[in-house]
Amino acid sequence: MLAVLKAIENSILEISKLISSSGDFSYSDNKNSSGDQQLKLDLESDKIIEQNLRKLTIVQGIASEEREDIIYFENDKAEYLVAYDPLDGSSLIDVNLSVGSIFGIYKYSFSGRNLMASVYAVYGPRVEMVVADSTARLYRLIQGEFKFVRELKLNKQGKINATGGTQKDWSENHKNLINKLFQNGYRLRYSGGMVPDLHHILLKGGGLFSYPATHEQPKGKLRLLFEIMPFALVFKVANGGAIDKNGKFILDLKTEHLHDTSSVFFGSNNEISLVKEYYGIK
Ligand code: AFP
Repeated sequence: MLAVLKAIENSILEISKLISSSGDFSYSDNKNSSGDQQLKLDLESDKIIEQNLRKLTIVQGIASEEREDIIYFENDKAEYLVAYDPLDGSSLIDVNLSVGSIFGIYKYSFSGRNLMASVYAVYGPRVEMVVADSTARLYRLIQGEFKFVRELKLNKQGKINATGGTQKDWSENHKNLINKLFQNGYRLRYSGGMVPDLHHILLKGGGLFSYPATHEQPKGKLRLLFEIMPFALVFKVANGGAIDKNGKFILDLKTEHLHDTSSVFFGSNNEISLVKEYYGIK
């Protein structure tokens, strides 16, 4: 596992250099499985990660948000499978907002129950990395090296409300939930990049991030294996919660396809209880 974490750390260092040195934020001619137009940077970041993980005999294969299928390496008996989103929020890169990379390290199969560890990186004014297994640990890039900063723990309640999806398509439940949060004094913080938006809540100690199901997107937008499940582990070990619109813990959800999506709510405990109340979940 340590070797996998090291390969991920090296990939993050290379991607952060690529982002800060590249002047080319243009789109390629390709679309990914979710129908998003791919930036050249998405594809280059994807290649960096593949090259680093391919060197390891303990990795059986990889699944990238930028590719249709799992790529198996020639290590049939190897323990680990890695699912990743090489550059999440990349549509924000041309306006110089923060973007991120997300990794889930699974054992033998891509299922929430088999998620052993997750890592994410935020490329912002600074580069930060969070590694989660039985705890969630924050590292900061200082003079070319990641230095441990602190463990992440959420308070019972926070003040931030970050919600996505097209507002005109929100359900009545979701509208009422969001109104209640604002009535209770929550402040809106939403950049449109899942990684910095969740990092914000985790570092400030609480709040709610939601990407609901809507009529247009009944299964939400965010992808389970590459985006939501890795963060579900982070929120769990940081004393928070991660549920879908039926109140199911995200890591208990089954995926039928690699690119399956789900509605999702990440937050501290009081906010997760409020979601359950407003969505009528017993
Ligand atoms: P991009 O990678 O296409 O920029 O999408 C980012 C993202 O998957 C996630 O990071 C955001 O939380 C979410 O989409 C934002 O979606 P909306 O623009 O619909 O709010």
